Amino acid sequence: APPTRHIAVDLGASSGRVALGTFEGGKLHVEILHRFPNGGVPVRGQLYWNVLGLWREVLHGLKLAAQHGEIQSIGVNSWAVDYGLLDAQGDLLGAVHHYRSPRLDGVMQRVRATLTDQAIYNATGIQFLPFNTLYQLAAEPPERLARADKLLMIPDLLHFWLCGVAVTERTNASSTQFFNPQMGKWATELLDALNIPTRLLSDIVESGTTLGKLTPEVERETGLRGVQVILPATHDTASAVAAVPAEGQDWAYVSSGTWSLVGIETPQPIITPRSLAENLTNEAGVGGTNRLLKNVMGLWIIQQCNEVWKLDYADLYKQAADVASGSTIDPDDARFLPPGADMAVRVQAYCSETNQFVPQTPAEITRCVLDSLAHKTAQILRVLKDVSGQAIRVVHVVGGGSQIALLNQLIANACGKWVIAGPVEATLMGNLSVQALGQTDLPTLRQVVRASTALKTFSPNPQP
Ligand code: LFR
Repeated sequence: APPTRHIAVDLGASSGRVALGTFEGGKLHVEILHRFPNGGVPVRGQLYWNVLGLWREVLHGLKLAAQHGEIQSIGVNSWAVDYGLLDAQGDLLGAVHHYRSPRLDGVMQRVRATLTDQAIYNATGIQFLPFNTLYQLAAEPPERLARADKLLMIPDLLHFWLCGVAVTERTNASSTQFFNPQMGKWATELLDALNIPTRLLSDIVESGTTLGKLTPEVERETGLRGVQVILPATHDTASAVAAVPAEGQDWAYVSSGTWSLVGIETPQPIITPRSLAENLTNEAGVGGTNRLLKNVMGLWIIQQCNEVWKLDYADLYKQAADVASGSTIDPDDARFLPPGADMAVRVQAYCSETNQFVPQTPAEITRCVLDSLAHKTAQILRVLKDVSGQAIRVVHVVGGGSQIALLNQLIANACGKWVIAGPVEATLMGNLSVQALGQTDLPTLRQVVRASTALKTFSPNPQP
């Protein structure tokens, strides 16, 4: 088959990328054309995303892509749960809220008290996290919802701007906590009970679907011609897991970045009293798979510390490898969720409250966080094995965090399992592969990723 070429846009909480993927001879070559920073914008006590700025960066990336010859398709993925509201004219209605915004303080507790955990979990199978779209909508002033005509998740919003078609792709729909994975449709009864208008919702569509051509305006702006928008798995974690270079069944993944998503793939959602008690999530994956996983706070804590330290990450991780393990925190303690220049102080306070050694230097604090992430990973793998009955032999670490050799080794040690690290650009590779191959055949897709990536292996060292 002749080579095909596709554009993937991957928007992460701390950075975005526009990449060109070329498929040829069963291999995928990824070239990153444009990288740009992303992050929350604080305004009057709340936190927002600068989606218009992101859109401008995307257009810039597309202009660069247009210089690379004929391109078949484009698809966008991003972090989950956040959305834009549109009015009846299709105009963006106000700013886009950030999932770490203080507007959500106390909202989940209120909704859980009203609806009950059983009702929410049995309908959705989603982990209770204070920023799920369900709670974000419950935090919206009713007047704003009344003025809104449509809710679009971030990647769906960008697809709408690219080609004028407004739909909701399934993997990201599942992150809202008002999608029923067993019925394959919106859990509208949850929204009804909270007086949230369900007319805001649009049709749920599978990844791999062709939405339509770029609008004439986008073609003019970018110089691209004849490019189709094809839905990838728009939830970044779903794209990353699609690109886990695994074979067989007995593996777990860690999608390692701002968040650390620790999970396994199961054929069906697992929604039981035990999975509720363990607060496990069941998110939709590519090809009708289920991702049984848990959110772990991830590198976010170190990223926030380093906003103050401003150290080179490679140096920081090298130094962290040279200090001894000391204390561990629970990275998922609620105090670590909001941004803040005092993140290092929060880590120290946790250690001191739990009568542990209080890390002082950036290297010590970083080591404490990495040790804690590794321990949490091991703990979650034990739960996943128990709940699913699936054996776990190897752990695949993918995403930006898979470059941190120290973290990979700590995970191998804590889990007592082999770690296979890479690809770093799993999300882009998953996005591009679904555009090129469709989503039906995950083993083939993973074969392409394996053929296209150099992987590193870490063997577990006995704990001292
Ligand atoms: C990772 C991720 C997680 C989601 C979190 C918030 O980038 O998409 O899967 O829980 O961001 O949206």
